[in-house]
Amino acid sequence: MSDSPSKLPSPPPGPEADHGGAPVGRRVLLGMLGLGALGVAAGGPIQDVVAKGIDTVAQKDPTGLSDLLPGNRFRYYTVTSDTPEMDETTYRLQIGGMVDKQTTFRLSDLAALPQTRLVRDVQCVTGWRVPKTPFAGVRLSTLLDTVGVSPRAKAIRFSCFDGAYTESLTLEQARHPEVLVATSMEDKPVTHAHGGPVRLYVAPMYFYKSAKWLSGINVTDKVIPGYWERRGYDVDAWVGRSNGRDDAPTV
Ligand SMILES: Nc1nc2c(c(=O)[nH]1)N[C@H]1C(S)=C(S)[C@@H](COP(=O)(O)O)O[C@H]1N2
Ligand SMILES: [Mo]
Repeated sequence: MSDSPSKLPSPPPGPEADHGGAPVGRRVLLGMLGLGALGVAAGGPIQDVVAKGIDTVAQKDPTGLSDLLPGNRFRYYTVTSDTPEMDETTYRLQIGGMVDKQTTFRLSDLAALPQTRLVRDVQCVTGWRVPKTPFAGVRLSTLLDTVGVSPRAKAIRFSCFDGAYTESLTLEQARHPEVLVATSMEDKPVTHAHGGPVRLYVAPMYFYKSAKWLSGINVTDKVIPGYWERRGYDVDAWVGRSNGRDDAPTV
């Protein structure tokens, strides 16, 4: 399959970029200020700066404001504000529902399991994309095998310690080898802003599937649509497929 998605699922009215947590509001504002400043510095309209690609500009930008710009850079998305910070002592991941042993994992428990590192392109449904981004952590399938999944189970419900965001995958999607419970992003521990210390990373799907601040993995008998899915996004979010299916070719 091609790396570049041919068709983006159309976002619902009031796309994610417009939603209103306080940090997002501030960042969008800062991003606009930075964009304006760079537009002036480059002596061209804002669109030119974006079209040329922010990468080059970003490397030279001493203000750091270009971290907030669209282009081949990350943007921070959150539907909440004031998400608590968790660390080695406070972080817990609970896996429960239709499992043999409900289990709580600390960061050290996750670190003790086999680690997988992937370098793939990140693609947000609103259009921005970050090529070749390393993520590492434990395969979700490994965790599911560790706790033992009921033969009647069909899906996974993910919850987050921001208290608001949720996500879902079918069990078959969840067992895809490129679905990680990630503790590392860009070869560093996942930062708080990016959903650390632990976020989900669903490499073959749009980035909204990659729940930040992951706190719960609940095995269920049916798909329960997640936060953006209740607002119109597809549950099947394979990048590059107009209607993803579980039997879609992988990677
Ligand atoms: N808990 C939580 N996870 C989330 C989101 C969110 O708002 N809250 N946004 C999703 C969306 S739409 C995207 S594009 C990515 C953004 O990840 P980033 O902030 O690390 O760039 O996180 C996804 N996971
Ligand atoms: Mo997104």
